[in-house]
Amino acid sequence: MDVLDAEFVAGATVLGQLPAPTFAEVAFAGRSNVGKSSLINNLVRRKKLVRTSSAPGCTRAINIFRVRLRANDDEAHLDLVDLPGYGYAQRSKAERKSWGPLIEGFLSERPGLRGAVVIVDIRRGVQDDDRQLLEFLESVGVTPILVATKIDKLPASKRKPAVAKLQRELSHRVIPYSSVTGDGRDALWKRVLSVSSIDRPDEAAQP
Ligand SMILES: Nc1nc2c(ncn2[C@@H]2O[C@H](COP(=O)(O)OP(=O)(O)OP(=O)(O)O)[C@@H](O)[C@H]2O)c(=O)[nH]1
Ligand SMILES: [Mg+2]
Repeated sequence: MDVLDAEFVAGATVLGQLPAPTFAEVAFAGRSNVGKSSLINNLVRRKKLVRTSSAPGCTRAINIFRVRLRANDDEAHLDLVDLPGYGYAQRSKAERKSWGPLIEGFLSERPGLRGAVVIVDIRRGVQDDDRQLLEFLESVGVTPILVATKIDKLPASKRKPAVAKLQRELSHRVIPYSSVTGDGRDALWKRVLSVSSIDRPDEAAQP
């Protein structure tokens, strides 16, 4: 699987401002500062496609990035959607109030949406608002893909037990990831392409 191109398509703080979906879309959601934007950059191997920051509350809009890729000798397009982070207390009240509806509105109403990558920090695990998001995704029938990021921040000996603990808590498969080293990239692409129905090597191989 190769990423041939990646470009910014559109950003909006109101759902109605977003362009209609063109290709399959996969959203990236998680607490503020967990590393959503960094993960998209790492996934597409572009350092600066998406703006990141050590200060929480960096992404304030819904931003769509279009990826052109080659998988199984076929070219395909996929839109990756960076969502604003939740759980960030420092935002203004008005901003916080508009956040939930914006994120939930996108996740429940976007016709092209195939799945949502839910990102948690391996050191913090699943927090209440992550659970709420997972319940919400289930209620609207969007497939979650769970990622535990920043694994480079844990000593190697503690990674496996931390991932196993998360997996037990969640009853979902968890993909360990590091946007610094690229660990987990192949596993995450596989899941992303699979929920997007782009990667079907078994079917493609059949006569
Ligand atoms: N060590 C390490 N740092 C990371 C990783 N991913 C993100 N970071 C750092 O975490 C901080 C936040 O990253 P962002 O990608 O901006 O996080 P975000 O979730 O998009 O944040 P908001 O847009 O504010 O919701 C930055 O300082 C990143 O460099 C990772 O896998 N490993
Ligand atoms: Mg961000």
